[in-house]
Amino acid sequence: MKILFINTNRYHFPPVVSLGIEYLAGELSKTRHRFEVCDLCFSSDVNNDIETAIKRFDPDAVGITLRQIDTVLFQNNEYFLPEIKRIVAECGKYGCMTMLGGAGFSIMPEAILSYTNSDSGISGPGEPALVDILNRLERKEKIPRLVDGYDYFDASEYHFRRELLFDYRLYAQKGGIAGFRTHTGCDGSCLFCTEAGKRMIFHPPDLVGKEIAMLKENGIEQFHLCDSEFNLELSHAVSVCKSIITNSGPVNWTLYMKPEPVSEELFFYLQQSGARLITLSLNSSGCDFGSVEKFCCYASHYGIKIAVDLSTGFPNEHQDSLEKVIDFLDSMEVSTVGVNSFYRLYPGTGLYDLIKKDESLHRFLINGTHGDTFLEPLFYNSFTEDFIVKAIGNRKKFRVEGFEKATNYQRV
Ligand code: B12
Repeated sequence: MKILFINTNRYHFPPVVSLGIEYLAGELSKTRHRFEVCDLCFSSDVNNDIETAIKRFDPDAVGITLRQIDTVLFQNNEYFLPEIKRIVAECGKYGCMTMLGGAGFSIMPEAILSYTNSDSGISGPGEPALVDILNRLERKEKIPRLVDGYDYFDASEYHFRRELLFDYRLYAQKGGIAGFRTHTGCDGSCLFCTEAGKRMIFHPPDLVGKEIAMLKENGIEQFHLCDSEFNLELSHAVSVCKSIITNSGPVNWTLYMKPEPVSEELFFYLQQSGARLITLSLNSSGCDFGSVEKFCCYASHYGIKIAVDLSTGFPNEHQDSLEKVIDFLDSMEVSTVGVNSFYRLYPGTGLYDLIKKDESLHRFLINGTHGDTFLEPLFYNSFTEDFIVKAIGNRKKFRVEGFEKATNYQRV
């Protein structure tokens, strides 16, 4: 079977290669199915590019990746679903069967399928599921409208393979850097997060190092980790660093981490593997100062910079907690702290359930009525911008998140 992947992500702050498509293509390269990519990221005529790609390749299915529903920035929000709906309709004009997938799609797959009128979709990591669906299409079997990609993995480790398909130089010129993944899922329990509690499937560390070496041989020099958080499984994280050192030698890379679990050994190997910047995700409510202090000391000792993403104003949180965290972080060696008090609400998260049950919190909801789907961004905000600006005072490394369209590796 032939599948045309369409990368619909046209947001440029910074531009991001679709890593998902590269892993899906890697999986298909283990089979007889064929693929091509239509990258709309820098397209000046989306409809024309779709038409050209479909006419040239004549696919049996079109796989449309939906990386994000919106930018999650309250002050500067961009909502992408209307454009995705147009792209699905455009592909439909050529009689193509459409299939959706991607990080954004997986947040609310049923609602997005209905909204976009796509024929089908795969939520979660799509590698084995996509092969199965294409096999079934080949046998002319009826396929389900929606499948959960996680159901197709039967072990906690999987041999993912990747194909390099994008023009990385073009992305690099506009500030984009290459991604790589060491596992899918997250065992965290952050109530506001759509990734919390998703099953973890690990890439064998040896393959991660080999993948980085392959990227380096292709002239790629800067990398961004695409795990939810790197240190979910300490021994796996250490092994990944060692494998990078052995297979490719140190590379310039940036990663997301949470305060725990960590060890001095991990920071030693992070440094040896070339890690230069960590985005540390913190919540002012219930912040464990001891573990954050330990984290900052290790990072500083090994010369790795830290950018903090600080969420604040959780339901029933006292304003004191933000002031205390700001004072504390001011005394730590961190390069920048973005303070965000707008929680994007998604059905299915603990935060959504909490707010739904407690009517006294409804006055903090912003963005009108959303019917039953909640596709259009709805935010919860109880700490005002004025309060946050006052709490920050004249401390230079702190900033109110949401105004600037940029990411931490561009700031530090
Ligand atoms: C790493 C990351 C970043 C890095 C990317 C670095 C890089 N060079 O790649 C940086 C920091 C740049 C970044 C920026 C942003 N990000 Co970001 N990012 C992530 C993160 C953690 C991983 C994404 C990723 O690459 N995963 C690895 C790949 C392999 O997985 P995948 O793309 O999901 O693909 C798999 C499946 O989805 C599926 N699949 C994918 N496509 C398709 C297609 C078909 C047809 C099928 C069948 C299956 C399928 O199979 C794939 C293989 O397993 C996700 C959260 C998460 N854990 O998913 C957030 C996430 C995608 N980001 C998000 C956001 C909001 C942003 C920003 C808008 C933030 C901002 N305001 O600036 C920007 C947007 C930048 C842009 N141009 O798009 C949100 C989107 C939320 C939403 N409402 O939709 C997420 C979900 C985080 C969150 N929970 O809020 N991000």
